[in-house]
Amino acid sequence: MKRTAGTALIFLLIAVRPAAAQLTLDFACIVRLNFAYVPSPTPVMTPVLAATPTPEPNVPQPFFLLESGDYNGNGTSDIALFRKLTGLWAVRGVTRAYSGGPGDLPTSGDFTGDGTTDIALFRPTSGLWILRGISRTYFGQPGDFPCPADYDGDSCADIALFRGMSGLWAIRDITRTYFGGFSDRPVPGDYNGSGSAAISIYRPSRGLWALRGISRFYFGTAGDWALPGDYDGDGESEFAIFRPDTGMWAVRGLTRLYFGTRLDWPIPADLNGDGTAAIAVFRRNCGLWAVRSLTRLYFGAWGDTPVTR
Ligand SMILES: [Ca+2]
Ligand SMILES: [Ca+2]
Ligand SMILES: [Ca+2]
Ligand SMILES: [Ca+2]
Repeated sequence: MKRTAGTALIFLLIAVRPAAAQLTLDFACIVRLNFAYVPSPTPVMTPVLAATPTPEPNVPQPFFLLESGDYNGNGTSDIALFRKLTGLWAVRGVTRAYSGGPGDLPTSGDFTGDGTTDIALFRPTSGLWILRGISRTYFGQPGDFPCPADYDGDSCADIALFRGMSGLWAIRDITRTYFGGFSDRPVPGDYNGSGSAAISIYRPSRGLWALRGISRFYFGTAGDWALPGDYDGDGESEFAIFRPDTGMWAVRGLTRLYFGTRLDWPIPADLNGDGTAAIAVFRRNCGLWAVRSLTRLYFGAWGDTPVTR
């Protein structure tokens, strides 16, 4: 609605002030830029004649989770990516390896408990988990959402999945339970410093966070990415969201700031080893990694999936 009204206004201005065409066009650019960032509840068809550049659509949060991202065990999360076309894993300054391919979902975590993150993948077509150099095992089926985390507090990431159709949580060798349902996203995390991950879901349509047996509340809105992490370094995870429309990061009870754009893949990861999750983004169209107050560098290219946290 607003964009249509804005376009009409622009044409009206051009009609009234033909001499000021350039100024008007400049104004039009500003207006359009602003409008591009106004969240619209219903998509509006833009007339072809208007020749408005189509804004990059918001990219929904991907359907995989990592347990950790310290591939050399030095206490610092590593800048790392997975190139699904070739199965390349590139960990900056650490290693390059090949594991998996198109269709596989990265599920890295420290499955051995030695402090080093292990390269891992889930293959949805067969339910195969590939823990590189450790094991291959079948657990799950097509449509399952792999959600590795340390659910029993033994310092080893556990193979786990969430089945949205039924709300099933299946944690290998530990438990099976039902919590949440269709369209929910698993957000397991140690939110109370217990040393183990709580079974938890985030409902993107309403911004609902629900922690099994602990609490439920609303934080976020449709389109937000759920990005829990330990943003203050006290050993407990905070509830956090990233809003692609505006680049807003909101960490519940802690901070609210702007970093990144709708082109970016937000990554809360301890990239300098100070014990807190840094605010960082991977710009998917050019391979830029921007870490707030720390660094900017290029690693990777369009189509790569960042695999750190
Ligand atoms: Ca590291
Ligand atoms: Ca390990
Ligand atoms: Ca465990
Ligand atoms: Ca914390």
